[in-house]
Amino acid sequence: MAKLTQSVDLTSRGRVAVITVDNPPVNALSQHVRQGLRDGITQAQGDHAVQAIVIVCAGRTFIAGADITEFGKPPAEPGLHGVLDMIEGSSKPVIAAIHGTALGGGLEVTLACHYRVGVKDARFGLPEVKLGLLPGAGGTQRLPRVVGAEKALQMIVSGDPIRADEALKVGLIDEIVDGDLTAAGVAFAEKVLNEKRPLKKIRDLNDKIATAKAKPEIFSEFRKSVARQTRGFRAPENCIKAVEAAVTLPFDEGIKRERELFQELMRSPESKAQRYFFFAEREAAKIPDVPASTPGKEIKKAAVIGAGTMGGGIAMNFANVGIPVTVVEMNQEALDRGLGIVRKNYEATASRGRLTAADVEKRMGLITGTTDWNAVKDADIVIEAVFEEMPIKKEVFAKLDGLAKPDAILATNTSTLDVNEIASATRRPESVIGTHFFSPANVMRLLENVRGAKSSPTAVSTVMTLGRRIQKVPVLVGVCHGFVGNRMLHQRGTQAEQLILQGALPHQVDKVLTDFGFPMGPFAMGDMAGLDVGWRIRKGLGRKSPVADRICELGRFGQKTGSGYFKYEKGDRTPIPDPDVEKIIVDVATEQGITRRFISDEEILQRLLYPMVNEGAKILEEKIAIRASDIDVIWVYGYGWPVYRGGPMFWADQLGLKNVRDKLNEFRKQSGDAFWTPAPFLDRLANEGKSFTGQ
Ligand code: 3H9
Repeated sequence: MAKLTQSVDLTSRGRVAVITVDNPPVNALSQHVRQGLRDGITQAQGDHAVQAIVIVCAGRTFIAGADITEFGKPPAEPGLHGVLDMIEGSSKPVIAAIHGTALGGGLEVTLACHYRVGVKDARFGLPEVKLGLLPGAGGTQRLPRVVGAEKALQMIVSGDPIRADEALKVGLIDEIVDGDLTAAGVAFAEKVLNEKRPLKKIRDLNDKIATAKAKPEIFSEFRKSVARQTRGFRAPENCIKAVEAAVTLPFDEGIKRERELFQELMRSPESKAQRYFFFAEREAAKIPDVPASTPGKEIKKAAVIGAGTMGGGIAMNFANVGIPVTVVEMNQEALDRGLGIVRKNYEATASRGRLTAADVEKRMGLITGTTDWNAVKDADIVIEAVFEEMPIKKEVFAKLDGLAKPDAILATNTSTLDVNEIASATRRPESVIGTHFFSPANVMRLLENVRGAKSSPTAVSTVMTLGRRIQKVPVLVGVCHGFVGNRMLHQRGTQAEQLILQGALPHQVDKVLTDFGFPMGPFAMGDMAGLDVGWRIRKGLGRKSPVADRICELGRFGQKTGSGYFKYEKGDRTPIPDPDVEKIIVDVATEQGITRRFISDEEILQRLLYPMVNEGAKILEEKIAIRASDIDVIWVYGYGWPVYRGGPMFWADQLGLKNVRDKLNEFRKQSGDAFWTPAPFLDRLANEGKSFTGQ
């Protein structure tokens, strides 16, 4: 065996050379991998005893792409393009034998090979678009030549991988193999040699391109079909242009065009943000004092208290991954209603073809409804999702304390309340922790796990692992009112209210945020969630929000009543500005002695988002969040902050913290309102020329 570099070795099996890449954790194409591939091909080419070459990977996956940690650094030779040209230009057939995920540059390596075989659970994809990039090593030119332009567009613009059976069907791989992968790759190579199969160079295949050439309208049609999901992103359009180039230009010119389009993306702020976010998301899993090795409790059975919208949605998360879950309600009627909604949700998914009727029954079969609290006795975790009122929560936890298994995790879905106080209602505060799901709980990816002062490492580890198991993105935060997400949201809400009184209108405020990239603005969001909820809470607390209160007094609770801040046509969720609401706003402003004025979009954006950044700084200083990037993960997954802007803390870093701090001071001066006082941590970083995220 010859070790070519620290991560690549070369062996031979009879007349077949085997190049093995071993670069944990995901065999990324680091410099030494590229060098090893180049040297392996060179040596095998020069060795008369070798007649074919197999490229295979050790560990859990085939090459999962370029090494993202090398991006932004000076390029190190050999470049991937050169290595791929060598592979494709080899006079001896090169076969890729694939397991795990062949992604990005990894799939591009296989496309430079003459043949590809994969195991049945392998996945194949070009996910560069998710990093704000495009496949930059020939992927946009070779993939359409194998699978056709339409399939290539779909794969490259969605970034989603396909399974081996589909890859075989569309011609991306030549065979599905099983057993020892190296042996299977070698056996396939023998077959190629014995049958004297030609060197299949994808660059020379033109049949599928010809089909697309005759139908240029596929590109405009495709653009239209993805316009909604790709709004605001830069990479998808460049991906489409690159595939168009594959169809209209000769291969080498297409490669040049791909490179230009790739470089443009690499320099873009959108890609910088998306690459930052890739690591931010993975970083969030790391808890400094609760290492990954900390044993958590295995969750074999779960219970949820409350069959309301949240409780039902939470229960679905368990059923979706095969964990039996019991839903406990106070009365049968509420239980039936709650489980009825769960069934309706599943049936709606089935009607869109994303679940079979059998799946619906299987999942419903995992959810048991009861009014008998004794049912929590065998649950490994109990999640409380009852009314957001402290006395009720404490009563529930005291009851759970007497019933649940001694080592069960007792979790609360509170979105604002003090987890420590809730824990104090039990004799086992170490087992109590917050699991804050976002509405709709079966859809939203964020899980804000709230660590109480006494929550044990086991409790923390359990809810972080559970979060990933139920396909959420868990982020650990500490206890404070509203935790990270809602505490920052509150700042934005305060300003939204001020802005409409001082001169803006709800549709203008919302448009500024949707133009920024949010799926909706605060007023449309209020209408969707229902304005009556906040109204009732305010009444209970003796608080007022004059415009919102007046709107609610008219029975305008939002979408469900056909009007709120906006009006709605029957069966349509599009918010329509309403002169009646404008009148209410103007009346309230007059009563409060406010002279309304023109407010620019720029001022609206700054006044909505800078206070959030400022609050984020306080959250970091108080150590409620472990790191700034966790706050960004919360905002992207929980509140629709556009990922191509990285999250509020990364965004502020790009603006420059000094600029943000100075603007806060300016607003404070203009308004005389202490609300705008920069957080000491922000002030300090700004003075030191530093950033929140190191970006
Ligand atoms: C590209 O290829 C450009 C080309 O077109 C050519 C240009 C010329 N690089 O996700 P996990 C780390 S762009 C460096 O938790 P999983 C990751 O940070 C690339 N590091 O595991 C983590 O580190 P840590 C296109 C990487 O099993 C560890 O590996 N490819 C890379 O849940 C484990 O990761 C992609 O976009 C990388 N490429 O999922 C694929 N990938 O342990 C990106 C991962 O310190 N990767 N790491 O936190 C993935 O989608 C997933 O990692 C994968 C495994 C599905 C492979």
